[in-house]
Amino acid sequence: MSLAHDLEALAIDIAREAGDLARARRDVGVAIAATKSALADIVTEADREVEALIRSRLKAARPDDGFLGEETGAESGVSGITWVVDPIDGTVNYAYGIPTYAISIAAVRGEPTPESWETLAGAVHNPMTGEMFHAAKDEGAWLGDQRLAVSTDVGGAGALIGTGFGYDPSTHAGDLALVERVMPIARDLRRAGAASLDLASVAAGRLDAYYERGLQPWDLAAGSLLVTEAGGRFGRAKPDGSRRAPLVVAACPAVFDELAAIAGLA
Ligand code: LIP
Repeated sequence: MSLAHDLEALAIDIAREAGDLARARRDVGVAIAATKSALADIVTEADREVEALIRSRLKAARPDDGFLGEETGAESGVSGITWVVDPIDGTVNYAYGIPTYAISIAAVRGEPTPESWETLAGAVHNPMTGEMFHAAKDEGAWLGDQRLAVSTDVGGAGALIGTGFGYDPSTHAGDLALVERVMPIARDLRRAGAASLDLASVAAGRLDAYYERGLQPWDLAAGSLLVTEAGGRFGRAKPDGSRRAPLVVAACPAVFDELAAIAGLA
């Protein structure tokens, strides 16, 4: 078996155990532990507990690897592999009891930044549906044992496009202006609230495309591999060199270029 396959299997096992913990904590009630970048950017005690579980399982299995997690930050390793983890992606959904959140675990090789890394494996697990999206580099994207493929063509009504809005209210005017520019190519928009599941939906053909500005590395590390291994395209850049956060575009080939151009990705 390839290294990527072994890393994928480990990500799946740990994501499933972490999902059981997240769901158990949700069932007994969620405590907001703090706010982070903005009032709307919350972290729950479960986020912290789930990340601690994931981190300990990874350290036990692969002690020489690095780690980059949403809640506990970065730790360098010596193996060249870094685990990029969002313990509960869709935290606001989780806090409100909306069953759309995911454990996102990815293994990357090289410098642990989206600009530099090579993603080798990833798992995105929704504990509420039981869905386990997973991929290993050059070995396809899967939902359980079902091979995934992005949508092949978009009907005359336009593309079904997912998006999201950042926690910082000062970014919303720009986001809404982009919505206005995107709508002419869209049949409709969807705003699920968990980037990793939005990316998994593109990989599964449930969305024709997804875009969002301001995602963190852990939001996109696993989902971006799902998209490319399912035949889709993934881009991340600062539109026209703007000072604002980078914008992500993920889409089936039929939509990617047009959406990327509208979004200002070079
Ligand atoms: C969330 C993303 C979502 C985005 C939110 C937030 P978190 O990640 O999954 O797509 O719109 O602003 O970034 O904070 O729940 O891990």
